[in-house]
Amino acid sequence: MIRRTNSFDTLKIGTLCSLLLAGTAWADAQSDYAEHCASCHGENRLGGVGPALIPETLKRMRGPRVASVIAEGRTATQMPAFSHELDALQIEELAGWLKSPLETDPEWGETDIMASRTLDEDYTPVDAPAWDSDPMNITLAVETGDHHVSVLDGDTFEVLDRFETPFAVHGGPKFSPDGRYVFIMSRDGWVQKYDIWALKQVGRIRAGLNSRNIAMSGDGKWVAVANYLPNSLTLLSTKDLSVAKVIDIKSKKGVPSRVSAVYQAPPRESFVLALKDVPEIWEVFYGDNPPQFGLGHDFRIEGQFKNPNSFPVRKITTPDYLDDFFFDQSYEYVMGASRDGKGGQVIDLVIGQKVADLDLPGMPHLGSGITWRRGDTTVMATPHLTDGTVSVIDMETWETVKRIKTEGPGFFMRSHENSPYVWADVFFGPNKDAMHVIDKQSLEIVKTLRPAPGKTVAHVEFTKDGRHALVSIWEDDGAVIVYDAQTLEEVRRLPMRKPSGKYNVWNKITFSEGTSH
Ligand code: DHE
Repeated sequence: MIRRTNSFDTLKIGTLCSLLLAGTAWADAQSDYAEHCASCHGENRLGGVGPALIPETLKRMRGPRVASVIAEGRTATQMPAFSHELDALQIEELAGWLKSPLETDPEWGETDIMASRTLDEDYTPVDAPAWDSDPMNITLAVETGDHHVSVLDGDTFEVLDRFETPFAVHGGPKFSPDGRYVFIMSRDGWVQKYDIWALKQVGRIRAGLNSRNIAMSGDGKWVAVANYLPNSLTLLSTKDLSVAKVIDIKSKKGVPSRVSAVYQAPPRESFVLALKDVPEIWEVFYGDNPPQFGLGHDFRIEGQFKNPNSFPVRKITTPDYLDDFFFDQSYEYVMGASRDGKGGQVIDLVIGQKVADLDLPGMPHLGSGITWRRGDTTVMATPHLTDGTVSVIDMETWETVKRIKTEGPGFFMRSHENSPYVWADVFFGPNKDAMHVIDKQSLEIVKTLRPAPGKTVAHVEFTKDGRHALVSIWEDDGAVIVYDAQTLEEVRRLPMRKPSGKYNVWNKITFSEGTSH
């Protein structure tokens, strides 16, 4: 499909001149790209040995400017420096062109996806773990500095393995229900399968060209991949990473949409999709029988149950565009953040209707939300990406109980059933080195930790028993700090390359209320 361009008569002369200039510069940039970049990043900019160089990917990458990476190269990758071959203007023009949209929407269907699959020849499944640690207390630490994952023993904090991931992992890795395998996704749409027992990669497949996250089905048979590019959801078999189905995302009215994220809803035997460009929530079913539905106006299902690999779809119209989701523990209610970042809504998945509005100004990051019992009710807390507060919401009345003032906007929160505290980071601004510890009952900050003054300190994960909390110093020469979760004293510091998320097998596969699902 060719993208629409502005018609000639709406262009002002100045705009036309700059477009002509840009046209010349871009022609030069294209030939520089063909000469220097295409062999690694693909003739079509969609990636090869190196990552895709398209705005969808580049916009999301934190770190040095694109022009600096071209000039100086990128440490810990195979990207060399080009400052000896290209002058400053050529580099700027090339960077500008890479940030411009592709001229045509690329296709990436089942055949392309399957052709990208590699299964490791030296991998053979094992009958038992190749180590003595507690398999349920294994914790993975994603190291984005050099694109690796460290496999930690959650009792001794010994590193059992450190394996390479695809470039730029995003979102939480997803474990198989028995905790034996883990699936990891990169922003370029690569999905990696790794066997924790054997400490070996099983294979990889490129399920999308620009992807958001993955979800594991409750029965462990499928991994769903949410894609921006193309507008699709890819369903992979967890067994051999083969494609079960690629679902094109088009609203009830036929409008295409990117998938913001996909979530698992095990009691409903469905995946739930947040859509970026249309006011709908989708449920994609993998079970044989439809779950409980109301008889609302949306009672339309495309596809059939009990039909292998049919994956019927239910499209629910919502009163607003909802981007980022949080589910109650029963998975009946989904809380969605409005795309404009000014609030949210609660949708009841059984009746397919909005049941409440949420008072959540300041771009809540619901994906990081957690719940716990407080008095005789369950509360949910979420950080905000543009506001220095943590909002606490009563999940029976959907009212905000408290806005806890923090030292700046945060990204991630965590707790554990055995911990009296919630840990909430400050990710943005001058206080990004702060980690707040909040009492779950009083909702007061009881301590603010600053283990590495001036450095970004973020994301927490607990060990299986909740005795230790692992915190990232999110820097290239960073570390994972192990805290005693009761005394809040530092116990160990494990050097790591820009560690981001940590994921404990037990907390994840048991759907601990203190962790994201
Ligand atoms: Fe994330 C999870 C969306 C930017 C690191 N992020 C998620 C999830 C969503 C999401 C929907 C939950 C998916 C899951 O785990 O299955 N993230 C977004 C955005 O919309 C946003 C704001 C902008 C964008 O489009 O990228 C965004 N995220 C970032 C970053 O800049 C971060 C800090 C660095 C990075 O690696 O890109 C980042 N996001 C993470 C991490 C998780 C995550 C580490 C998993 C957290 C967890 O504990 O589960």
